[in-house]
Amino acid sequence: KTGFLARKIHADMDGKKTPRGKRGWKTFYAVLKGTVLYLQKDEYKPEKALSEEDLKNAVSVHHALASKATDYEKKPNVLKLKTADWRVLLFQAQTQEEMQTWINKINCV
Ligand code: I3P
Repeated sequence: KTGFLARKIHADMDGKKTPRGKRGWKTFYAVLKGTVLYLQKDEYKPEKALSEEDLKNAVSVHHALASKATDYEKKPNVLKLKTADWRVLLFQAQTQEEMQTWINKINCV
C-alpha cells in the first residue's frame, strides 16, 4: 500500500506528549512494506536508495494499532496510530476510503 499521508506526531515513545515545535503536520509519500511504514519525502523511485531522513521517519507497525481518530475533529480522514513503543501518530489520508484502507492494512500486518 502506498499513497500520500500527512503526519502529526502527538506522543513520543513512552506516551509522553510531543513538545511544541514538533507537532506540526507534514506530508509524506507513505509506503507500507512488511511491518514498516516508510514515510518518504518524495514519491518512491526504485533506482533511488532511501535517504537517512527517510529511514529516521520510518515507523514500525508491528504490534501497532490503527483506528479512526474520532477524538480529532480539526481535519477529516484522520487515523490514529499507536505503536508498540507508545508513540501516537496522526495521519490524514486524502479520502475516507483511503483512510479505511490504511487502517485495515496496518492492522493486518
Ligand atoms: C503545532 C502545529 C500543529 C498544531 C499543534 C501545534 O505547532 O501548529 O498544526 O496541531 O497544536 O502545537 P508546531 O508546528 O510549532 O509544533 P493542529 O493542527 O492539530 O491544531 P497542538 O499542540 O494543540 O497539537
